[in-house]
Amino acid sequence: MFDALSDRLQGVFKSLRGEARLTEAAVDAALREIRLALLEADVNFRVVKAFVERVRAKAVGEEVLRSLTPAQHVVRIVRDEMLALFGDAAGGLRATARTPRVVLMLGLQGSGKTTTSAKLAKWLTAQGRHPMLVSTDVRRPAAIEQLSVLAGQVGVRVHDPAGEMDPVARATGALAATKNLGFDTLIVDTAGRLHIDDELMGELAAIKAAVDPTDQLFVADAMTGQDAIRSAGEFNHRAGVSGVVLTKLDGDARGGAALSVVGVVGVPIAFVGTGERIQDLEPFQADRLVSRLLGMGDVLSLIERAEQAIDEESRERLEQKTRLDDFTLEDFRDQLRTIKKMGPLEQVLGMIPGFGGLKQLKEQREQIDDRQLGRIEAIICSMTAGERRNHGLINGSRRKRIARGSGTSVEEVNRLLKQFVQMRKMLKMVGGATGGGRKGRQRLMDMMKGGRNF
Ligand SMILES: Nc1nc2c(ncn2[C@@H]2O[C@H](COP(=O)(O)OP(=O)(O)OP(=O)(O)O)[C@@H](O)[C@H]2O)c(=O)[nH]1
Ligand SMILES: [Mg+2]
Repeated sequence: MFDALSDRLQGVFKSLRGEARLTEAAVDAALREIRLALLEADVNFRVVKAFVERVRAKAVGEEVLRSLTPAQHVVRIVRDEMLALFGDAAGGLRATARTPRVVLMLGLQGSGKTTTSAKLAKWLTAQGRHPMLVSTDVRRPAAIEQLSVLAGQVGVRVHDPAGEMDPVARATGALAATKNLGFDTLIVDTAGRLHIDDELMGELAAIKAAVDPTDQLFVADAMTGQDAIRSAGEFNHRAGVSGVVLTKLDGDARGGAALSVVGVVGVPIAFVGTGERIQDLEPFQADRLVSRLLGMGDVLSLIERAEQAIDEESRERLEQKTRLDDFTLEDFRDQLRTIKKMGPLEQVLGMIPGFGGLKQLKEQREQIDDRQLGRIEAIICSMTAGERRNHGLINGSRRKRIARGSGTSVEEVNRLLKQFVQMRKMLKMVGGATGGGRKGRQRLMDMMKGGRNF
């Protein structure tokens, strides 16, 4: 269901990929697209507006991590802000010390309350809990029977005293049975209505007073988009809602509902329903949805690794140095170490979009494997501190010594020095006024990716 949105978002990131620097114009163009994509996906317009503003502020204000391209930088900000849209709460049910736990299911007609009640019972059973089910839907003739059938399918006990047609009495009786029989959770299914009306609210208030629920889950049909969100907000206002269950996410809803829940209703998404089968219920996981939306699971994990690997201090030091045109072999080595810390190089390269699929990949991988990085490091380590700071000192006899000390050859030492000099030149060119350390860094990555031999 999120396909259209995720296609659009991925298109935006693709268009940024060629940008060497994040200009305000590039950010503006990308944000316009993101805004449209979100509105088209039926995300609440206020949520979109606030979202876009936050991304803009960060995109132009933040320093780009050295190892990220501008496009990846924007992906990172969008990822962070999308996660923020879902709040901090983890999906599923909140921990509680209360026994039995009472879960009241709320929602409009046909939203999926009864199905979700049974799904939730199954999920709880898998968590080692012992739930009991009760229907308080005495309006629709087959409703009680429907829950019993579903309960039978999942092997969960249902409280159904024959002939009892008072919703409150059914709920009260079920709570007593739950306690007496040693069950730890009671799930109370309720009757749906076409609209929120006073009669419904009165009935819910009476049931609430009888069972004092731990959780009030509002079951919303994602296919009805913003309407579902509006009713969730109204329910929250009038009856209280502790979490939202978005059902029918497997359908062709545009998905905007999911991104609007926290912003509009003010409560987290607890579960999502992804199909008609009884096992199609999942605790909501914002990070999963976000990487699916951005369609860049790989880039996202690359970003995380880069964030972890980059040592703030050496980063700043390096930036200053490149500004001063004072990039030494030691800095060169530090950069290689950073790249190494990001994981096996092969894996890091495989994560870069468009790179993983290239035909030459195998060949390139061979040229820049970890072993080779190790040799480069060995060469630099075999130099004296003075040589590392001033490569001009490294004459023919010193080259021989370094080759011997590092177990490599003079040719390899020569190659490395040549490469280093080239990089210095490049850094000098892109450095200066723009403080282009990042760009230089990018070139380093590009050179290595290009597989030029040292
Ligand atoms: N595809 C899909 N269908 C679902 C999902 N959840 C529920 N349904 C279907 O939606 C329809 C209505 O579900 P119910 O559980 O009866 O909804 P309800 O809210 O209890 O309805 P009322 O009791 O009449 O208010 C059923 O056909 C379900 O199979 C879901 O996550 N995906
Ligand atoms: Mg029902």
